[in-house]
Amino acid sequence: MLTTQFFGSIYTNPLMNASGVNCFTTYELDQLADSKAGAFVTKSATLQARKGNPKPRYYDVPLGSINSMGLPNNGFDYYLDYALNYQKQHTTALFLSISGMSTEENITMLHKIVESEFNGITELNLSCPNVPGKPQIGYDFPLTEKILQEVFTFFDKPLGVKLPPYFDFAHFDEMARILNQFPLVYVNSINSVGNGLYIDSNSESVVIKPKNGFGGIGGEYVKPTALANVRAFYTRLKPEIKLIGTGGIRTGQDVFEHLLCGATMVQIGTELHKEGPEIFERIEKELKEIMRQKNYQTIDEFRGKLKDDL
Ligand code: RRO
Repeated sequence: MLTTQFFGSIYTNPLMNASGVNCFTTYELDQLADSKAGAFVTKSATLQARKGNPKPRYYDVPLGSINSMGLPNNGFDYYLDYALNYQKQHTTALFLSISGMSTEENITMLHKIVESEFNGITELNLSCPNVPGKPQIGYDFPLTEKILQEVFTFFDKPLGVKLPPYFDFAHFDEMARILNQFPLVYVNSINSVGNGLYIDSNSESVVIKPKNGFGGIGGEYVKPTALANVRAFYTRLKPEIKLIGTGGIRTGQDVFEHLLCGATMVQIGTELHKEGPEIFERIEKELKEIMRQKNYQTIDEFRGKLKDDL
């Protein structure tokens, strides 16, 4: 009932983790492999392992989360090795996320992927909001275009991009124009809403240490922004480029809404961090129940079919 076709493969359901959550170590990745998620993705990697920003750097709040992790990860080879081992023994799809500290670093990692036996999908993260002194690439439109031009001179494996949220129609239009020039498999919207500030009235203090408390906001706060980005790109991108919807998913109903806006797959970050990998079983059940009540047999019957002309 929830089976989802994505880039020629069939997944048991459209649910994934969002990169960054529960995917740092092989232990956490194995937990996702053993969960009900239809596919999963590794923590965004840099060429060298990184410790990331000082702690506390992730904080759960009632309506979501704030983080300034600063790209801690075990290094590109760690995740590529995991993926190569994993794909020998499993069929559940594993995506490899990369987020180089420079264009050259991204190009180097993408060359390593081309030269490897990796047969899955690569996610190029253009939207890390938390490395001091490194603006989000996705907010620099000419740079985004230049990077994708360079990537597609040699990268011949399936590639998707993770984007930051946009808030203006001019930006949806311009980013869609750029993305439509390339043979991308998917666009993943959205990363966290960059540089929010959560404060605690009692202690009269910020709650995370890096960047004087500023960090990326996720969870319930960001759902309308996530749905807007999914919808805006679904209605602007060529049909070969699928949407992955990320942002504010806590329930089966939230997944239903992302699918209705046009997402093919959906990813869960903040709520996965709060509940752990058992969340996928709950959400799968809730989504099935909504479809049963609405008399939908398959997701294809309603995907993208939001009534948006009242
Ligand atoms: O590691 C992080 O601080 C981080 C990354 Br790379 C990202 O893409 N999104 C986010 O909220 N945090």
